[in-house]
Amino acid sequence: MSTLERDPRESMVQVLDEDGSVVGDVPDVGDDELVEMYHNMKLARHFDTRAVSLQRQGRMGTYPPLSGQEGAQVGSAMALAEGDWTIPSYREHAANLVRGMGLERTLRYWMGDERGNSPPEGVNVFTAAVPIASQIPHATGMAWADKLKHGGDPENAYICYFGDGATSEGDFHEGLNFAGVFDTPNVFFCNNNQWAISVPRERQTASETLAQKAVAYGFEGVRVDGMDPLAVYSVTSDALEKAKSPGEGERRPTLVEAVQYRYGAHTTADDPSVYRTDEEVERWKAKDPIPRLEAFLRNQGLLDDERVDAIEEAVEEEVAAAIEEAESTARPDPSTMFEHVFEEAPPDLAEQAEEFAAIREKYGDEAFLEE
Ligand SMILES: Cc1ncc(C[n+]2csc(CCOP(=O)(O)OP(=O)(O)O)c2C)c(N)n1
Ligand SMILES: [Mg+2]
Repeated sequence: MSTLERDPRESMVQVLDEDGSVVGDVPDVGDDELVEMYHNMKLARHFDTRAVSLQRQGRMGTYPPLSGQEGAQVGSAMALAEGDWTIPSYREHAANLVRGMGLERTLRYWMGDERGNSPPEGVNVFTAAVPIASQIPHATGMAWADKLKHGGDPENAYICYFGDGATSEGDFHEGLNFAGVFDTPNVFFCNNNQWAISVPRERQTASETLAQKAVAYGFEGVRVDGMDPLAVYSVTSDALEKAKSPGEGERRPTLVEAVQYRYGAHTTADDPSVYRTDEEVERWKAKDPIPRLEAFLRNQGLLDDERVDAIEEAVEEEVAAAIEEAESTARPDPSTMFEHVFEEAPPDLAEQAEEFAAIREKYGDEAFLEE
């Protein structure tokens, strides 16, 4: 049975329980790929810790942490085929990393260098969207274009990530409604991390689950344990396959609700202690995706202390190298803040750019730097 054929109001797909014991169907993933999955999650966790620390030291402007969400991001991204596209929100550093977006680019973006938001040639990752849910209609449009260009038989699938809060936006409704009507090759991947900054999931919608919203758009919705990377891999694989080659009478799109938790603050500008309790955080930390996969891999004989140590060492080196590269890249010229949105600047923006240039000329750049 496909993982998608479940009641989106009730069941939740799980492969590993909280101790890493197998409770569902283990997906067909090779041994090396399983270890790579673990490596990617460890890399994401370490990167996250270092990024928060860089921000605290004044070496980065702001940063949205992802700890707790590695299973959903890595598990889903590893299910994609090379030509598939990722359309991320602002928190998808681990999913983007898996797809070939170097960590140094992510660092540069959050350090204020817009060039960090530009993927390397051949990497199918769309730019990060900060306006909530705005990426959803973009993802539908990209998928629809692929279908139109290829005579109704799209070549690739388009996975779009967004949060629980995004499901309250008009863009969510419009994007999913169009996807259902035009039967586009999309996977709508909702990272339900229980909070939209300080708004809890219960205040977001009266729906029992987020996955059930798919029913209204005429396609499948499925809940998955988002802190179980193997379950996420299975569900995403099934959804991608259906997006590209649906069975008789099946609609291509799927809404995945990955149930999980963000351990840290919404961004480094937020203080979660004012709206949630430590007990709640601890309850979710018991479901941590990393020890879960580690326990499974140790049971399979794919990991032991020595191999875990080697991965930890490699991960530290990879993050240190990314930080070194990001910090040694020359900062962009301040005038570039007016670029990248319009091919040709509209008159009011051109005027602001000119005014800014004149002020720089008159007072010098030092006048703009923080003490
Ligand atoms: C259109 C829009 N409205 C409001 C905001 C401010 N804002 C930034 S993040 C956020 C909460 C988003 O929560 P959710 O969709 O659950 O994603 P999460 O941050 O939890 O990953 C809000 C309201 C925004 N960025 N864009
Ligand atoms: Mg959220």
